[in-house]
Amino acid sequence: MKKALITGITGQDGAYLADLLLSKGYEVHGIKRRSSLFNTDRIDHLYQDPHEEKIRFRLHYGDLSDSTNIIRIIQQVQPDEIYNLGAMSHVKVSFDTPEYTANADGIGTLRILEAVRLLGLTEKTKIYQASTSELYGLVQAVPQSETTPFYPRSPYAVAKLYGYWITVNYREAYNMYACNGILFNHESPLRGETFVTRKITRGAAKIAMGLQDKLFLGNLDARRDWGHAKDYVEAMYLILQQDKPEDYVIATGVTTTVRDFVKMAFAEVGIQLAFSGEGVDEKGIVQSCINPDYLLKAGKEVVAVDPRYFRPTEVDLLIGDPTKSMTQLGWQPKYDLPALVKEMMEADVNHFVQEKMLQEAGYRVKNQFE
Ligand code: NDP
Ligand code: GDR
Repeated sequence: MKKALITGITGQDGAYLADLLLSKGYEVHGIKRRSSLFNTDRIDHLYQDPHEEKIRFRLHYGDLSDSTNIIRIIQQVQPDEIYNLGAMSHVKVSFDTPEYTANADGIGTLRILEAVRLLGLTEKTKIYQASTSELYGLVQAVPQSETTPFYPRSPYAVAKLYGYWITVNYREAYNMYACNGILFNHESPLRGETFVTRKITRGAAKIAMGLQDKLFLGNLDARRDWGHAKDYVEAMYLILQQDKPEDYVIATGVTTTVRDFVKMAFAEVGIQLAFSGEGVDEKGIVQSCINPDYLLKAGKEVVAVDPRYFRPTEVDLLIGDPTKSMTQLGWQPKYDLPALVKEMMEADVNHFVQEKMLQEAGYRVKNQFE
C-alpha cells in the first residue's frame, strides 16, 4: 500500500486530495496545525478512530515553520509521496504578514526537501510542490505556460517563487523526484470564505435570502482562469505518477473577470445584475428579480466596490496554457466555469437556508469577518 503525506490537509485542496488518494487505496497521513478550535471541518467525513487497527487515514500535529517536527513526521511515516499544499495562501493577507508568509510558503518548502534528503529518502519519496499562477504576476505574455517568465507581485508570490526554484534546484542537485504544479485558481464549495469566488457565492446566496443587503468587493476588473479543485487534485496525483519529474501548468485556458463571475453567481438565484456603463445607472443595480421569494426590489444596489479590498500591487490577467499537462499527463478537467458556479451556488444556498431557519428560530448565527 502506498503512503502519502499531505501538508495543508485541512485546506480546500488537501481535503479533495485526501479523498482521491484514499479512493485509490493509499494510506494517507496529514499534517494539521494546532488550533484553539477544531479546524477539520473539510475532512471530518474521513475521520477514522486511531484506536482501531488497520486505519488508512491519520493526522499528525505539525507546522511548516518547525523543521524538527517536519523531519520527525517524515521519518515516522516514510512516505512514497509528499504533497506540500500547506501555505499561508491568501495573497492580500500576505501583505500584512510578509515575514510569516516567507517562512511558511518559502522556507517551509525547503524544510520538506531537506528532510527527505537528510533522512536518505531521495530515491523513495516523490515530492509535489504547490506552485501557483501568481508567479506570473505582472503580465509578460499570455497565455502563460511552463516557459513564460515570472514576475511576482506579492509577498505570497515571492515566497512561492522561492518554493518553485528550490524544488527545481533539489531535483537537479540531488536527483530527487520533485515537481512543481503551477496551478491556476481553482475553487469549489470548500473554498475558503475570503477568496473572491466563495465570497461572491456566499454573498449572492445571502442577499437572495434577505440575510444580507450588500456585497462589498475590491477590483472587479481582475481576470482569472478559474477551474474546479476536484479536477486540479487529479492533476497533482498524475504529476507524481510519471517516469520523469517535471513541472506542469494546470489551467482551463479560459479567463473571466471578477465582474462576470459576480453576474454568473447572482444569475443562479434569479438576479440579473448590471454594472455602471451597462445600461442602468450606478454599480451593482438589480435590473430584475425573477424569483419573488428572494425579497429583492428592482433598483436596489447589491454590489459595491470597497477600496479596502484592493491590493498594493495587483495581478490583472491570468490565462493558462494547459497543453503540456493535457498531452503529457492526459489531464482533462470535467468542470467548466458555469458548472463550477452552479455547484458553489447550490452549496451556499443550501447552507444559508439552514442558517435562516436557525435565525428565525431565535438562534444567533455566526458573524462573518472578511
Ligand atoms: P487553503 O488556504 O485552503 O489551505 C491551506 C492549508 O495550509 C490549510 O490546511 C492550512 O491550515 C495549512 N497551513 C497554513 N499555514 C501552515 C503552516 N505554517 N504549517 C502547516 N500548514 C499550514 O489553500 P488551498 O487548499 O486553496 O491551496 C493549497 C495550496 O495550493 C497552497 O499552498 C496554495 O498556496 C496553493 N495554490 C492554491 C491555488 C488555488 O487556487 N486554490 C492555486 C495555486 C496554488 P489551517 O487549516 O490550519 O489554516
Ligand atoms: P488570488 O485569489 O489572489 O488570485 O489567489 P482571490 O480570490 O483572493 O482574488 C482573485 C481576484 O479577485 C480580486 N478581488 C477580490 N479578492 C478577494 N479575496 N476579495 C475581494 O473582495 C475581492 N474583490 C476583487 C482580487 O483583487 C484578485 O484580483 C488565489 C489563492 O488561492 C492563491 O493561494 C493562489 O496561488 C492563486 O489563487 C492562484
